[in-house]
Amino acid sequence: MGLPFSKYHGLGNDFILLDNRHRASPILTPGQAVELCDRNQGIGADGVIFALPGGPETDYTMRIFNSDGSEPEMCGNGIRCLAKYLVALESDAGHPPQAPHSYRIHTLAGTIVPTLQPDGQITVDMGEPRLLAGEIPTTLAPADEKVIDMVLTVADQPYQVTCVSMGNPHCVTFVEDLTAVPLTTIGPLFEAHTMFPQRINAEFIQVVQPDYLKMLVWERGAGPTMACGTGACAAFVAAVLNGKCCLPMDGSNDLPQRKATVELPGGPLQIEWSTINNHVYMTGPAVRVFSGEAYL
Ligand code: ZDP
Repeated sequence: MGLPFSKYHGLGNDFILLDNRHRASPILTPGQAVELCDRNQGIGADGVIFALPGGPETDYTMRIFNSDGSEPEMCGNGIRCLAKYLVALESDAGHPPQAPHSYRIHTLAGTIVPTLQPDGQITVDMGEPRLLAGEIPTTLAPADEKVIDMVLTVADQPYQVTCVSMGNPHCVTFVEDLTAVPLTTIGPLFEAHTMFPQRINAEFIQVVQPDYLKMLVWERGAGPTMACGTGACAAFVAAVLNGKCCLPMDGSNDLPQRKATVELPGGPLQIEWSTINNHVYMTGPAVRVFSGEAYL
């Protein structure tokens, strides 16, 4: 008997989902996760996600290993996949939840709440962005200061960067033309830059309209992925902080709602940064592709 798994993706950011509800620690080692993520000799994925038991105030716990075996605090596309996976597990057990249904998920970035929408999309309350250098973490500024539009030198080139933590660390750079970004050359240099002691996810953003951004991402521990949910949230927060999004309409002093579409290589995510509670909300799809048994 092999290891039962399901394969999901959110806009092409793909994950192996494992039923870990019977144990409080992951049923695989990081090394085994690396093997399963291998696209030639394994199942192939950007990461492995474990559905573990919850705590006193949560329904479940999510843990994730990147395809290099490192463990991030949070995963935006992954938690949408987890929500769909939990629906499937509960439905198999004869208890299908009815939309709109929310799960309270314990993560290393705190409690995150995905809600299933009647149309099949999932909206995730991602909590508040963290902006202080010490929270990212980065040494680009003193620990209690924000890093907004500061110079980061990569391969002798200056980049104007803004840093945002969505539980996991992100460095956002705005560019005129996304097609001119040498992602596979500079991505690894951002990721391993000495200014980021926990490494970094690097997003490159072209602002097409104040409510429409295009994004390329180099992910910590996974490389160039088709989408990154936490990265799309961080990019929108950075765009607002830099005055690139949600400007007053012509002739009006009213600020529009802080919402935008972030277009990733794998498709669009809807992002809102609430002016009421400071939480970031992400809406997008998650799809089961297949289930099977893995032999380790
Ligand atoms: O922070 C990290 O190490 C990321 N590689 C984690 C994965 C982020 C993800 N792509 C997302 O959608 O937020 C899953």
